[in-house]
Amino acid sequence: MTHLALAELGFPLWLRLSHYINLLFIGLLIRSGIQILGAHPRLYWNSGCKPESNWLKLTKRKARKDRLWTSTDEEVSVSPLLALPGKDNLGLGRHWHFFSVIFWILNGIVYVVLLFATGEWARLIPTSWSIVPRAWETFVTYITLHIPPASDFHPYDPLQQLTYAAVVFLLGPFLIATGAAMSPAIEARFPWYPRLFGNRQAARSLHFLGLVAFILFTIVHTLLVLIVHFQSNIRDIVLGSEKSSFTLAFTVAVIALLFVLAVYAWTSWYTLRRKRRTQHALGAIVNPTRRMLLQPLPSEQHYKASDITDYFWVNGRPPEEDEFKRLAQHNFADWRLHVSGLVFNPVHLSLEDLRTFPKISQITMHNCIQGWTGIAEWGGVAMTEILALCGAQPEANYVVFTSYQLGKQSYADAPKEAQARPYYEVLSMEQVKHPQTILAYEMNGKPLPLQHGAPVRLRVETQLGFKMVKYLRSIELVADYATIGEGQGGFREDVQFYSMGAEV
Ligand SMILES: Nc1nc2c(c(=O)[nH]1)N[C@H]1C(S)=C(S)[C@@H](COP(=O)(O)O)O[C@H]1N2
Ligand SMILES: [Mo]
Repeated sequence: MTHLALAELGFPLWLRLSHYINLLFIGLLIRSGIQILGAHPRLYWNSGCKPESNWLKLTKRKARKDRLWTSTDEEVSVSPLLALPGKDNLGLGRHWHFFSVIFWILNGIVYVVLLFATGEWARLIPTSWSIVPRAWETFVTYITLHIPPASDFHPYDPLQQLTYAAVVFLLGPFLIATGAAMSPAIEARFPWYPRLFGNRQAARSLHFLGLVAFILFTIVHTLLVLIVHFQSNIRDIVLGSEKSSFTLAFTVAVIALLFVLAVYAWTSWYTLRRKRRTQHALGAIVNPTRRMLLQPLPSEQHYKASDITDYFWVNGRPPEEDEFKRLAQHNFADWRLHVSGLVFNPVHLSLEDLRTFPKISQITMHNCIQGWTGIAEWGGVAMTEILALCGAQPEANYVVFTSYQLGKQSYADAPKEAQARPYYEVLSMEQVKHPQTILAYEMNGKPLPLQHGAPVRLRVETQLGFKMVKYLRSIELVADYATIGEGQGGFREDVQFYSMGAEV
């Protein structure tokens, strides 16, 4: 297409609308992304996440030596001016991130399809290498503080065209690809995938660097729109043609930007005020999408012994109740796991009983919702064995795993009532029947250490760490979990507004 023909394309309404929708959702994604980063404000290139090995640390907090330091102690509270929703709200920040990403990707698909359907692609995708030296000339023009003449823009100058093409066709997909590499369910089913980026933490670091690149692009892009031929830019961006009225274009732009700012302010304000409501409203879109895309993926992780990391963060402190301490003192010889509820044959199982079942060993990667990982070997008994022993009744849809530990050892900022309730998490029957869903009594070939959940913890390898209850006390099969705790499917769902499904 000639330059003239391209100029005649103008900026159609769909193009201007998708640009605006993109702006709206990118802001929601960046703000909720900052919230998520605040939950573990360190970045690494290795899977073990040893604190000293981080390449970037965004908190000044020092680990206390007088007591067990957990990853929850490192969470930083972020200002609502920066983060969505702000403060200490990882769970709701994630809901916003996944809600926004669905619409951002849909908008991106519509944009790219229309780009190719209308011939507008020819403005973005270079068809000749000569664009590179021409882009360099433009770069030199800008860097020496000159402005290219209006005739250089048809409608973009070569540097602008290359940058836009890179952002749309490289940076955008890169952010999606590195984001997907952080989903425990995707990693569990396709362990080769995070390796494309080095490893899972490298994917997280690259996702962050992609964010930085996007922010830099947005700043330079906005500045140039303001500085270089501002009046025609605003006409093009808002009304699609340089012949339209500047006053009208400018007024619409100001109103549209104020609307975006109002959305950013309202989303934080409303979320902080109505947390449970927001959890459910966003969950209504996010949860079915996640269930459809990720729940069917079973874990196929078989890491090598050499992959085991020499560091493994802890989250949740050991129970301090006398009953548990007495059990621990006697090496858990008196510990019994109570399996009940909708079963034909309720049982009490000792550690010895558990050891009589065939032992499953699996080397897997643990993903904490906050962002850290660790690889370990877990040894224990498959949940399918326990189900076979007790016989699940047909009405049993969910399985509740309850801990000896109380909420206060898990999340010190929880409301009083929740602090006094035991930690628990609910899994669907489908998740429980998965071959890598086990009750682990060994970690890296040794009895499960106290800080990692002695004597027995749950491992469910397609989920985030918070589902894997430590210090296990009982298992109950139920038809529904609405009457348990606050009815959200687990302690952290109840108190921290996490999502009940934890495949991402
Ligand atoms: N009982 C209990 N189980 C728990 C927790 C907890 O606080 N209490 N924390 C969960 C979270 S958020 C994570 S990431 C993992 C951490 O396991 P680790 O301490 O062995 O690393 O345990 C999960 N199981
Ligand atoms: Mo976690």
